[in-house]
This record gives sequence, C-alpha cells and structure tokens, in this order.
Amino acid sequence: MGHYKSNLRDIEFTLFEVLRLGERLGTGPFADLDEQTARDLLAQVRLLAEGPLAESFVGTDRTPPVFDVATSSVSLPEPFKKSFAALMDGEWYRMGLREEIGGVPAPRSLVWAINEMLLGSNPAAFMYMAGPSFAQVLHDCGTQEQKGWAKICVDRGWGATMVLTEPDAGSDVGAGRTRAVQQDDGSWHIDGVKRFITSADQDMTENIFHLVLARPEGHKPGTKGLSLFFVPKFHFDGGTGELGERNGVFVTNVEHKMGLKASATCELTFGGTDVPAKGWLVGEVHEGIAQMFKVIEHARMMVGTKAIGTLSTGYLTALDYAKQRVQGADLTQMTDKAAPRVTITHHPDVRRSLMMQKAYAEGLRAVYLYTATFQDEIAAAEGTDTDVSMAERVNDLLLPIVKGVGSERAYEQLAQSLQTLGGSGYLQDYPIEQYIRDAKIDTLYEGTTAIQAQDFYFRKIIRDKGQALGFVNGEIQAFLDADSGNGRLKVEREHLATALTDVQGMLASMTQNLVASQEDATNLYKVGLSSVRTLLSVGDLLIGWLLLRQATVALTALGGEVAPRDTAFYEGKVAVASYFARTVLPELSARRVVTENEDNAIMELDEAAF
Ligand code: ST9
Ligand code: FAD
Repeated sequence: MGHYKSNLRDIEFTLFEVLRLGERLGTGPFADLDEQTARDLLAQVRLLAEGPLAESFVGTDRTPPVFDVATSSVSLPEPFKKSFAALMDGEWYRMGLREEIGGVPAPRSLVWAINEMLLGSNPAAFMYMAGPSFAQVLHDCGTQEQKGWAKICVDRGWGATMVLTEPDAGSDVGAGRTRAVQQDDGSWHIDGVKRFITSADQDMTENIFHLVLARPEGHKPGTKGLSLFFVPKFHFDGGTGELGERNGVFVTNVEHKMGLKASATCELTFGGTDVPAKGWLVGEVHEGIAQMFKVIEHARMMVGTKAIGTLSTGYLTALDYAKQRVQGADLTQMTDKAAPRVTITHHPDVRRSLMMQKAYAEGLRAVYLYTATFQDEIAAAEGTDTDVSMAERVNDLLLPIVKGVGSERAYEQLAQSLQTLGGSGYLQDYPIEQYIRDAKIDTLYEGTTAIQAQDFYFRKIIRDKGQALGFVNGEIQAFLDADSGNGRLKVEREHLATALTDVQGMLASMTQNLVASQEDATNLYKVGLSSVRTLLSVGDLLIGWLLLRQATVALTALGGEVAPRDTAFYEGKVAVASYFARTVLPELSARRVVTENEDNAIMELDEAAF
C-alpha cells in the first residue's frame, strides 16, 4: 500500500446523488456509458491510485530525478518509471479525449473525479502524462497536417510541455522575449531561454513535444504579439511518427525545489547550439495567447483538482491518526489526574480542526465537480446547435475559484492536518509534510492567486457584465427559496442568505471603486487590495452552498432506509454543512466591512516603512 487514501464514497455521492451524473449517462455522446460502468471505472482507478501509482510517491521525493549536464538529459528513478508505466498502461488519458485522436467519450465530471484520485496519488506522474490532452489542443487548433501529428503524439505516448515563462516574464507573460524567425520551408527557428518548464525532459517516453509561446520578428509587444509553436524534441516522419534528428531545444538546468521533486522543473534553451530549434506555427495563425489559454484552462482545473485531492488524503490521514492516538483526559475530567486517557478525537480542538478539514476537502471537491458539470454540458452539446454560451461563461467564472481557492485553502488546511498529528506530523514517517511541500506550488504556478483573483473580477465578472455571476447567484437563491431539508437547516439557510448578501456587497464595493477610478485612477488600487479576499469569500460562499445542498440530499436519504455505514456518512454530510455554515459563513460579514472600508493607506506608504 502507498500513502494515498481516496474518498470514493464522497466522490460517488457528489457525482451521482447530488449532481445526478447518472441522468447524463446513456445519452448523447455518453450513450455507451451507464452509471454502473462509471462506478466500476472509479473503483478501478482507486485500486491504481492507492496501489502501484502511489508506491513511488515518497521514494522519488527522497531520490528525485537526476540531470546530466553533459547530455542535457533528465532521468527518473526506476520505481517512479514503474508507477508511470502503470498509469499509462491503464490508458486513463483516453477518457474524455476526442475520438479522432484515440479518445473515449466520457463526461468531464467523471474524468475530473478520476483525475482527483490520480493527482492525489502521484501528481508528478499525472503531469508527465500531459501528452494526450495537449495533443488535443494541437488537434483542435492545428492545420490538417498538425491534426495528424496530434494523433501520432497520442498513439506513440509522447510527453508534452507548455512553455510560457521566462526569467523576466512570469505573471507578465507578454514580456516574453523568445523570438521566432520564419524559414523558407515554412518552419520557424525559435531562439530564447524559457524557465521553470515542467517535464521538459525525462527518459520515459520516446519523444516530447513543446507548445511554445514566442514572438515572431516585428510582431507587437505584449501577449497579443506572441504566437504558438509546436517544437518536438526529436523531428519525426509526419506520416509514420518514426523519429529523426534531434531538434535544437535542450534542457540547460533543472531546479532544486521545496516539493513536487518528482516533477522536473527545467530551464529550456531554444537555439543555444549549432542545431536550430525548429518549430511549426500552430494552425498557421498568429493567435498564440488564445490558443495557449486552451491549454491553460485545462491546467488550471488540473492544479485546483490536484490541491483538493492532496487535501483530501491529508485529512483522511489526520483522521486515521486521531482515532488511534491516545493522549490526555477528556476536558470535562481535566482536574482528575487519574481519569482515563482518551483518543485525541475526544478533544474539542481536534474535532474543530478535523471538521474544518472535512469541510474544505469535501466542499472544494463539490466545487470542482460542480464546475465540471458545465464542461459536461458543453461536451454533450458538441456537434449540435444547443446554445451552451452560459455554460461556457459559468465554467470560465468558476475556474479561478477551483484553482485559486482550491490551492489556497488546501495549503492552509493541510497545515491543520499536520497539526493533528502533533510532532509526528513533522516527521517523514507520515506523508503530510510532503503533501504540504508538494501542494505549495499550486498557489503559484498556472497563475498565482493574485492573478486568479484579478482574472475572476476583471475578466470573469466585469467583462462578462456579471452574466455568469448572475446565473450562480440565481442557483443559490433558488436553493434558499426551496426550503428543502425536512425543516432542518433553517439557521444554516439564514447564514447562507447573509453570506450571499455579503459577497454581493463586497463585489458592489469593488465595482464602486472601479467606477471611481475613471475620475481618480488610484481608486483601482482598492480593487487590487480587495481582490484576493473577495475570491476567497466567493469560494467560501460556494462551499457553504454546495455543502448545504449535499446536506439536503443526505437528509432525504436518512429519511428512508439506510445501511448503518451510510447512516454515519449521511450524518457526517449534515454535520459538516451545518458546521461550515455556522462557523465560516458569518465571517463574511466582517470581510465585507473590511472591503467597504478599504483605503489606500498602504499604497501611499513609503516603501521604506515596510
Ligand atoms: C505553468 C504550468 O505554470 C504549471 C504546471 C504544468 C503542468 C503540465 C501538465 C498539465 C496536465 C494538464 C492535463 C489536463 C488534463 C485534462 C484533460 C483534457 C483533455 N481565459 O487580459 P489580457 C487570453 S504554465 C481565457 O489583456 P495580458 C485572451 O486571449 C505558465 N483566455 O492579458 C486575451 O485576449 P482577449 C502559466 C484568457 O495583460 C489575452 O489572453 N502562466 C484569459 O496581456 C490577453 O488578455 C500563467 O498562467 C482567461 N482567463 O496578460 C500566467 N486571460 O482579452 C499568469 C487572458 O482579447 N498570468 N486570456 O480575449 C496571467 O494569466 C496574466 O493575467 C496574463 C496577462 C498573462 C493573461
Ligand atoms: P512573479 O510574476 O514575479 O510574481 C511574484 C509575486 O508578485 C507573486 O506573489 C505574484 O502574485 C505577484 N504579482 C506579480 N504580478 C502581479 C500583478 N500584476 N498583480 C498582483 N500581484 C502580482 N511556466 C511555464 O511556462 N511552464 C511550466 O511548465 C511551468 N511549470 C512550473 C513549475 C514550477 C515548479 C514552478 C515554480 C513554476 C512553473 N512555471 C511554469 C512558471 C509559473 O507559472 C510562474 O512561476 C508563475 O506564473 C509566476 O511567475 P513568477 O514566478 O515569475 O512570479
């Protein structure tokens, strides 16, 4: 057994009992998939995730990939290769991939549930498996010839990277200086140094293709002047896929980092030797940033799901430990020095912490799966004339919540999981210290939390004219109006209603500052000062709402015949929803006051005073 603990019961509950995935299965593109098959698939993934995939998780942290400067190559330790082989052999990457490149139709919510377990088990292995999904973007954006290459990439199991970041272009991708010069044969020569590139080399696949943002000579500054290029490590025969010469793109360094050590983070130099780095313009159009965002959207969902999957296994590890660790007497007998010693689950503070970990682990799971239902709607409508523009907007709105809130709360709550184990949590005998190190990256890459918060407010709310936000508000309001839950959850509903008003108040206050910035530009700083707080608050609102939605389903189930094991599960769902509504949602009122009183004092402060 590896380190990983799945929560399949909660995944199935959310998918089938709450979000009613079963109603979508057996219809449209998912006609060949029924609920029992979907459950069987999840059970198989669980075995893989708890077994062979997880086995190399700890070892590769202690013995990470090795970079050989002389050959510019990265090699992975043998146990990791075995885990990766088990992952690839399962062919899970085919789920939800386009059929034209070898995929099997599946709803995205099912795919993301599968991904949660794979990511929680061995996130680096999952990321080395990016080839098929990145090939799908090449297929969707590429020329007819490039669509053929995309199929080759999948058939031959090639690795893939997304290449944006440079030393002076991190959050500000548009500052990138890597150049592209067109050649007579239609290809391009790429020149520049990219850094922090995940999986840019490894010895597990015969080839790797890089999707690279570079600026063609004479093109304008900023992101809109960037184009997307397909740059393979080895050239290949476009008909058969047979490998040819080595291309002039080489890893020139591998970073030493805090965690996620199994995942090689590379400096990648294009055209630094006599061999040119040849690339091909994706789709023969200069729409690089829009094309790259198709990759980024998948990757942001992936990062949020990774963080949530890690929090879930961290919480379950803490719960297991707490049920066994005997320490101290019950608080009510604290003065009786001869009182029996109890397991730490008897202590109120441990219960408080465990319930909060449960709330975020299960609430965030509900958020990413709810988001995925909009992706299901979009996928189900492909090739039909059904209007899915609202589903697209809502998916866009929720992505920075999944990524930004998922990563921040996971990191914060994983610290609580470690705390539950006391000093033992700090040791490498347990996986939580590694979980924390491995999950920290999730608040950073694929756009830091500050970037997610700005994306959420400026692009997904203001530019969208509040349409998607209005839709989600409407869903929460409908829940409030429905009064389901057998007369229970009345107080919790009141907290939810107040939280909804508080979040609306925060957003209104930010928008007042946005409008006022037309008169005095410095008012925009106040929007920037509030944006992460608001992102996290919207996240808490959604978690509160979805946990309560789950609680109403659980209450209905409890009203019928329930197996004893399920009774505890459903009671847990009601308890966690109630706990979150009573202890977290009221905090939003204070956050609203802070937001409404935002001023520019710290913006006016001399840097020397910090
Ligand atoms: C990285 C990788 O960090 C880390 C992990 C790699 C792991 C690889 C493996 C992954 C496996 C994944 C598998 C998934 C499996 C699923 C299976 C699937 C089949 N939405 O606002 P403007 C576009 S990589 C969409 O003016 P600025 C849009 O075209 C590095 N599009 O921006 C827009 O034009 P328009 C990650 C968006 O001021 C244009 O950009 N680095 C969005 O020029 C310009 O927009 C980062 O993420 C959006 N949300 O530039 C950088 N936003 O407006 C973070 C923009 O006309 N920085 N566009 O539509 C940012 O995001 C910045 O805000 C910026 C600013 C660069 C966009
Ligand atoms: P900076 O952009 O310098 O940010 C520093 C701080 O300033 C952050 O707190 C940020 O939030 C804040 N900040 C910056 N700009 C703003 C702003 N406008 N408003 C408010 N706050 C701001 N990149 C790839 O292209 N491909 C990869 O595969 C890849 N993998 C990675 C793997 C790892 C392990 C790491 C560490 C990074 C990876 N990256 C990759 C790069 C990653 O996406 C960037 O690190 C990230 O986008 C942040 O850029 P930066 O590190 O330059 O930080």
